[in-house]
Amino acid sequence: MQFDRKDLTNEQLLDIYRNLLWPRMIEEKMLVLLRQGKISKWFSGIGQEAIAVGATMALQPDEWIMPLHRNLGVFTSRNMPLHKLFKQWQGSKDGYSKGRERSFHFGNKEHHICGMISHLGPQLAIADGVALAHKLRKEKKVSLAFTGEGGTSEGDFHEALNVAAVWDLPVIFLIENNGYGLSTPTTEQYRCISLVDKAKGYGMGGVQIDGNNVLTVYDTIKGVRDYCIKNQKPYLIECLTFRMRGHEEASGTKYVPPKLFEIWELKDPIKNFELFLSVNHIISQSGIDEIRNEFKENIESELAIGFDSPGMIPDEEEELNDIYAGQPGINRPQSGVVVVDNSEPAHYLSESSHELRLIDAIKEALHQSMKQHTDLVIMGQDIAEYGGAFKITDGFVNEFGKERIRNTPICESAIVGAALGLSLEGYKGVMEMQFADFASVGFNQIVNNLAKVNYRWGQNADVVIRMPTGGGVGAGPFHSQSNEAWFTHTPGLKVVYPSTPIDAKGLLIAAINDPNPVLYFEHKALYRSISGPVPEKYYEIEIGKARQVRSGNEIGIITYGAGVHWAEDYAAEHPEISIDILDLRTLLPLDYAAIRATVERTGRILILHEDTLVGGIGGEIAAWIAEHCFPLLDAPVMRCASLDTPVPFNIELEKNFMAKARLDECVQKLTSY
Ligand SMILES: Cc1ncc(C[n+]2csc(CCOP(=O)(O)OP(=O)(O)O)c2C)c(N)n1
Repeated sequence: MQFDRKDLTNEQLLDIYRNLLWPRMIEEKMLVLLRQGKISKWFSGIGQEAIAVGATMALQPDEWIMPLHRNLGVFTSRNMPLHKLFKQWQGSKDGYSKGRERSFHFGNKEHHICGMISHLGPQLAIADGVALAHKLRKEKKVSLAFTGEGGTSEGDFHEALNVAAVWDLPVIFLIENNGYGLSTPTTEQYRCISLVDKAKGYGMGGVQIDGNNVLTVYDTIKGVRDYCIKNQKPYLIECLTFRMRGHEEASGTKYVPPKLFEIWELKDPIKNFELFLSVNHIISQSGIDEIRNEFKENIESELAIGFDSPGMIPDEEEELNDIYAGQPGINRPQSGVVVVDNSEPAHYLSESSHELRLIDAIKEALHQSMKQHTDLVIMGQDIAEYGGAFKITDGFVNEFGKERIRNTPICESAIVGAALGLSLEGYKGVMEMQFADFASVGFNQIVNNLAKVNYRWGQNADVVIRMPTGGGVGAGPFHSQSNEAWFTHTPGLKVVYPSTPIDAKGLLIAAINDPNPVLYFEHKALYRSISGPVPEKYYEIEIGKARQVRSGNEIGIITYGAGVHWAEDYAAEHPEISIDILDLRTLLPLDYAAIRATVERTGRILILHEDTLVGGIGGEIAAWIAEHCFPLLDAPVMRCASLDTPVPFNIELEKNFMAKARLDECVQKLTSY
């Protein structure tokens, strides 16, 4: 193997050697411990260390890296103490994730390492968001994301590279092509000759290098880093290497022709570099022995600390509190406590208010938030010059500029990921999902990255996703869905769903101020059909607080969104029934105290939602009431929901589909029970 030291001093070369050897020796020790049954399996990087180590050393310590499961060298080169890493791998409370995450699936802000989720590809778009933050602040920094050659087959790879190219982001995308994705060889993974050829398709530069030569990796990435910063462009690097062990320790390598191991053994990154240093008299054999002995001793002493963790004593309170950032836990049901907070910002109304449609209230909230937070970025398809599919951001680009009002390519997953990346760098992101239905193509990033990141490694996701939702507009199965229940089942998200202009504004402002990921549902059919007084001021309505819309004592309708208006209309048309209406306003976390109070007032509950019946949030609420308020009930809790079919296009079919079509029947059934 040819090494070109360029202008590296002997000290620098020795520093690289130490960084390269350290993860190898750790893993060799881990192999012994695995055989002794003392540790659990992990994904070995033996044979690939030059990439992780060379890349990390080529970056500044405060530049974010998005490593994957085989990159111990990133963690060690960022000087993470081995004992703490070991506690992490053992699932100990005093590791990096309080025992919540496995092996390398964790991140750490202090070391600027972003924790991966198992799905591999989503890491890439987070690097886009971090790079966008650098670009907006005009910082001379890059972000660097790893992917295996297997991961390049994921849509996330395409989306992340495309966004980085279109937005001219200083991101280094680094492919570790190690020959196999689990058991799948490259011939069954892709058809291009080299993966780096894909760079051209995205309009970015790319280079393929020997990933086993640490100086090549280090030097290339240093140069690419300069290029990305200077030209404000992304770059793709394909590092050729080989996985010398099984996919994970304990899974075997039967599917790999033995000859390949022989060939790649000769290209071992450490042996070759060691030889280069020896031949050039940069290190002697005794110098090598000295370092190895020092490392051996270090490993033993670090392991002793690493093994010395107290047993895990689960603390339910702490587990639940860490779901969200910046506040003590979720609004959990408290039996017996009745606190209904119906406080509306009425005092603001008396000060100065104007009549706005729901859509205008949303616009005003966004506008005021953009002024309030200079670090707020809005992203979405067609939202800049065009003003968005519903014209909510019309005019924003002229006032706030293209940097903060960002048109996006059609790549929902990458934009959610980029929003998380912005959050890593302290920005706030609002993403407009053109229609809530399209959240399905950003689903993984929402439910696995945004929702879980705070619990997993203490990084908040300061992201709001606006979700134009609902039917009644004759738009068919893919522009009409009520998909809030996809998200209410995911711990870590907040789900907000206003029904009035005053709430729409206050809740959106609260969502943007909240450091957690909030899905903000806005009903398209209410946009222009519902108006009301809205304070001109900048104000919040507290997330997690329901609103009593109407008081009554015969039946209580618990609802949200369009259901609030259906219920109000029904109550107005049926003065003979004393109907209490509760507008939930937030679906996650639910306001259990307000729900309980509604049961206390009426004893008969109908849960009404536009979403389909099976698996809807109504089932959860009904179960909770049955469990916690049984003595207060005079009838079974009933649900009125839409038909369990996709949302049909034909207007008559759609009317029939809607829960509203069955509201009278359900109310009659409940009152006559
Ligand atoms: C979306 C997704 N599909 C499948 C898997 C299971 N899986 C984990 S690692 C892996 C192979 C990845 O290959 P590659 O990207 O080349 O990285 P390598 O493991 O070789 O470093 C697979 C299939 C996964 N984690 N995520």
